[in-house]
Amino acid sequence: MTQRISFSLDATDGKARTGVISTPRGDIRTPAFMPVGTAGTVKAMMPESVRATGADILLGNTYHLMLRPTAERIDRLGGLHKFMNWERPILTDSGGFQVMSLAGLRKLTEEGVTFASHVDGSKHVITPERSMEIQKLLGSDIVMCFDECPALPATEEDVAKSMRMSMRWAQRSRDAFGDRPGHALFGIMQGGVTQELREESSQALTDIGFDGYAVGGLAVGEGQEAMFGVLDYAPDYLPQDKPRYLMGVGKPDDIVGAVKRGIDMMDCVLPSRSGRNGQVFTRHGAINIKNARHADDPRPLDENCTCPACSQYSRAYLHHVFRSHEMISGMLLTWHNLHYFQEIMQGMRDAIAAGTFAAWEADFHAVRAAGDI
Ligand code: PRF
Ligand code: ZN
Repeated sequence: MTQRISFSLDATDGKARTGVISTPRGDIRTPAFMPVGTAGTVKAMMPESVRATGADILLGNTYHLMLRPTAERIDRLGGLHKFMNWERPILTDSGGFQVMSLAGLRKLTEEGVTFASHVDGSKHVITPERSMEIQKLLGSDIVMCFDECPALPATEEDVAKSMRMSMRWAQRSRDAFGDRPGHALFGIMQGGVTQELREESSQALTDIGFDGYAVGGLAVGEGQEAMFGVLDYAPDYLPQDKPRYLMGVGKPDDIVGAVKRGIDMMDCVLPSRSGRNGQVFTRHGAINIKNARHADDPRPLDENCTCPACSQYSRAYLHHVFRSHEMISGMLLTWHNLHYFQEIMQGMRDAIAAGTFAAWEADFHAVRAAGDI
């Protein structure tokens, strides 16, 4: 029989947790950061390079892949892992969030969402059932429920209505997913910044029963303080023994604050997208390599970083290739950023296991506050 996906919680320190999600395609060490491979590639990176940064799992997108090259074609070609040459676990987002942020004309009903493709304007429909079918065709290891993430600003009444529809969609997702040993289905909590709605949503999801639980509907413009406000209570509504995934987060300090509050998994385009835009994250803070002050600087981005960009190139070179629009610029800066994000995750995993998370966090903030970049 195929191995089932399981989660073992190995240590906790305050609310922070460390453990392992075991899958037939390999282990995912938590807290985990998932690089985003939207369209079947982590942009500017070879899969083995992504792995070299320390990633155990990638995120892929139903929305992009259903439009191009289509889920059916990927299935015919042997599934997404083979197609993109990444044999380790893949989590796929379910499509609704991307429809709302990227598609043209769209219409939302109880049945699902109808929209025009951002690629060629063609008309498509995603329902909870179709999202489950697409994620199965892709061969995703961790499948996300089809949900709606209401755009801000929204009234509490609208957020409540939307959340309740997402909970009905969660039940339909669960029914359509069925029982697939070796594959996991995660529910997605909604409810904006209202505690009662977050509690109601968590109750609805745990009543249905999922292999893991995501906190959706955050990092959509409410600000870090409001997001942390929700994370101060929301993870406590979820089962202790299942992974908790905060969707679409975040900056280094968001990630650390989320782990401190009991989050196990995160994903964000930030390290890869900002790498291509010249923004570099380091222990000392963020810098932009296009800034003229780097033009004559022989030092690496971070003297303590062991990534290829830092161990083999100067800031002056990285500045030059960025300004010259050379492809190696996006490659090196993405590599560095992903390496740094994974280093944060490893640091937190080690600190939680050692019971020294508070000291680790204090040091993380102290080094950043000192600036010196
Ligand atoms: N739902 C889904 N994907 C998401 C989100 C959500 O709420 C977010 C919110 N930050 C990012 N990605 N399905
Ligand atoms: Zn580096």
